[in-house]
Amino acid sequence: MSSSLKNLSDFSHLEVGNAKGLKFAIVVAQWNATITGALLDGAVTGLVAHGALESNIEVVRVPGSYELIAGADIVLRDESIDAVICLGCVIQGETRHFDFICNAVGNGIANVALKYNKPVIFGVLTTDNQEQALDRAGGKHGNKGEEAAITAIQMGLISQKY
Ligand code: RBF
Repeated sequence: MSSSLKNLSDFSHLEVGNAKGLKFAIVVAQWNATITGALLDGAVTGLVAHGALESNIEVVRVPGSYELIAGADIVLRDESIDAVICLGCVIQGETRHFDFICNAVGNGIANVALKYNKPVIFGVLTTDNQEQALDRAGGKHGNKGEEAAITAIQMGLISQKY
């Protein structure tokens, strides 16, 4: 698997841009809170490292990943927000909930982005187990929250320009 070969959060090849003039909302699910808390830390660190002001980062906690859709929709009522980062962690269980939640969140977030014409970033881990999630929440494969922050900055700057 390609992800076993690299740290997924190596952004050295990307032009990120400065986030100082952008306002962000981070919507974070409380299911698998240890993981999503680490994703949140990574996202805030990533935004601030690229110039975002902490006062321009709003954090909204929702119950589970399924609620990220409504959470993103609600925060975008605030027209001053330039980009939304959705953070969650869905871990495969014994039933088919995993598939339903992952599909709904992926499609739902895309729909919200198109509804408001604003970037809504998919920072949801969808893993077979807790270990894979930890590896991507500050472990050996980096921090997917930080990666989502970089994407939010890039897309926020594009959105601001056009
Ligand atoms: N939410 C997550 O963010 N991650 C999960 O792994 C997760 N697993 C769930 C498994 C089951 C069987 C159920 C019923 C819910 C799960 N949820 C999970 C919560 C879901 O995102 C949502 O909060 C609830 O279904 C209420 O709408």
